[in-house]
Amino acid sequence: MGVGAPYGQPSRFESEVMRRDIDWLFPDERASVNFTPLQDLHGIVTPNGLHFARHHAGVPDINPDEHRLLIHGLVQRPLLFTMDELMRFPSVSRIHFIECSGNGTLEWTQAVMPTVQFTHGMIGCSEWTGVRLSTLLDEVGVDRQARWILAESADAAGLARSIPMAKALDDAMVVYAQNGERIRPEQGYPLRLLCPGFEGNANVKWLRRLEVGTRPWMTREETSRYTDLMPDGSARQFTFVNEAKSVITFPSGGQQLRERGSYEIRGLAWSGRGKVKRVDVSVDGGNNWETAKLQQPVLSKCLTSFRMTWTWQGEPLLLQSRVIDESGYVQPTIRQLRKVRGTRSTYHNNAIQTWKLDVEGKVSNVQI
Ligand SMILES: Nc1nc2c(c(=O)[nH]1)N[C@H]1C(S)=C(S)[C@@H](COP(=O)(O)O)O[C@H]1N2
Ligand SMILES: [Mo]
Repeated sequence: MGVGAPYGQPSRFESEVMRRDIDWLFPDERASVNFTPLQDLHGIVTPNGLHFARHHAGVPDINPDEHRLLIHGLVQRPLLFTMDELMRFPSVSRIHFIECSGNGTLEWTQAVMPTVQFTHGMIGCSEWTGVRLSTLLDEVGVDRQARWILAESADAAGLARSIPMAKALDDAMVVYAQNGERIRPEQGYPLRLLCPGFEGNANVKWLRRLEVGTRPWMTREETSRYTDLMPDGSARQFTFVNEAKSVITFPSGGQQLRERGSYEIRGLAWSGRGKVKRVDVSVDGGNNWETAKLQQPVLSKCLTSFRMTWTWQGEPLLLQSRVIDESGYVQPTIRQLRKVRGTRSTYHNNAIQTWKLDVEGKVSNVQI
């Protein structure tokens, strides 16, 4: 690959920076998760080729010239849009994260996964470009009694989610570009729904149909899946918002400090409710906290980088970060979260992560 390669690639010395999967997670290879290598990334934007990918039924190969978006239901004028037509509407670009509500699912009862790639790597953050959903809804003319919208995909999963009308009219978008180029096939090429701050599953990829109605459709993804089984046996439904969460990416699980001395503790924080207000860092398992520096820009429903200079004197430590968002919400410990949620939850684990640094400088995943 020489100078002038038609599409550039990272240096060959960076070949270990890659998405990784867990081969025992799914019984069939059409269902998969490829995790973002958070330990190797810098800043808040995830490179397109490293954005985590969660597929329920593989990646369809869609010709954008043949793709259509239908908007119908409780509307004055049902319309069928081509990609060319969608791209003529006034566009907006926004930087937002997408986090799978299953991020951290294996960590509910004990520390399991060895690296931050697998404990927190079902998240990515991109500059998304597209059309506000409210713009398209104006075009079709939504009836007054409309309260929900069904978003349906064109992949073999036939994934469908009911989205509250308030979200559709607030900041939801129909996006066709990501970090300067058309979205990747893995991210829903040629068109995906973006519901900023809502659990990954609500961001329907390969979007082909929007139906306006009065009630949620109770699809598989909002009944049998993506509900939270509470300790009293009830299932909490429509837990859309990704609550505030943070994690230290350096030093993190699997890494090795070669010598004592000065380092920078680095990490990421985010909230589906808005902006990150503050991040605290502890090196003694949460007994003492110090406020970390936030890197600008701090954007709403977007990854925020934090850092703290720190000197390691060779002692064993327990490293943690804790985010507080602009709503005042404080990221809970895993013990606090389990008290409310029990241990049978699958989704929505936003607990504080603990990394243990031993006297040899080895970092591992622990729960305390
Ligand atoms: N059509 C379709 N949309 C989908 C999915 C899917 O499998 N098919 N996966 C969902 C889930 S569970 C998540 S977490 C996000 C992941 O988005 P990404 O693959 O772009 O990271 O897409 C969501 N949208
Ligand atoms: Mo997901």
